[in-house]
Amino acid sequence: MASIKDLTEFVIQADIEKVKETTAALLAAGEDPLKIINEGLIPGINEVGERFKEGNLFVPEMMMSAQAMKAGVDLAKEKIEGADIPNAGTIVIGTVAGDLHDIGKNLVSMMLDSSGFNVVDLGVDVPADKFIAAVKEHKPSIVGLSALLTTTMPAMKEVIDALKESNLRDQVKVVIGGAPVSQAYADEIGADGYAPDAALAVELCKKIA
Ligand code: B1M
Repeated sequence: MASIKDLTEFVIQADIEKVKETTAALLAAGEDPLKIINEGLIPGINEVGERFKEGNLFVPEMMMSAQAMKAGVDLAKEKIEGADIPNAGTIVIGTVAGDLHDIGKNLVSMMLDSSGFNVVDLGVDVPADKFIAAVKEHKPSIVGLSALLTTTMPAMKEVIDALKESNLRDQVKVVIGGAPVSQAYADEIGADGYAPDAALAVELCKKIA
């Protein structure tokens, strides 16, 4: 049977069928779905990012690898969900304006959901006014912002500014994350917290909700 390490290679090769087949086989053999994601699928997409940066791979290949990764995550997700967990509060989450990356944000959403949060996921390329409308409608305790591009990080501050302008800032905590984001950036823009990965995002949200 193919291993977790093989999954990494199948994501790099953008082989959706092999990713699905291997993920399903590993899950059927009782492998931990989070281990499959963290040690099999994520290293694959990270390697793809490295090759893209070096100019050895291009956007269409990166897109196909992302689809392969998503196919694996979707299967693993089915095993993580479904537990009967008490409600931990509502969180509105989205990838900020101009940014189409959603694999990491979806992982964070999924982990929050399976930890008992009511997650309102606004998707990608979400402008500040859409976050404001969602805060008014759903009254969350937390707004989660994801950004993967250095060029879209300022859109996180725009959401915080819009919350202030709408007199909503003191009603919600703002948590940010994404590969280029840091605790220093969270401090700089006045966010309430930063998490480097999905598991720590859950820990942080539980602490501040
Ligand atoms: Co994009 N891309 N991409 N891309 N892409 C990066 C981000 C890049 C670093 C690649 C590189 O150069 N090495 C680079 C950004 C450079 C920069 O700004 N510094 C880049 C670029 C340049 C681009 C384009 C501009 C390329 C182009 O068109 N010329 C373009 C931009 C499109 C746009 O958004 N407007 C683009 C497009 C794409 C695809 C569409 C092909 C695809 C995205 C598909 C999708 O998401 N549906 C894609 C991909 C796949 C990547 C890489 C390879 C992988 C991203 C990913 O999914 N990682 C990426 C390189 C890399 O990061 N290694 C890259 C796996 C994921 C699990 O990790 O998203 O970091 P991550 O999420 C983590 C944590 O960050 C954290 O938890 C998650 C789970 O542990 N986290 C949070 C995330 N959000 C959080 C929120 C929280 C808390 C924690 O609280 C709310």
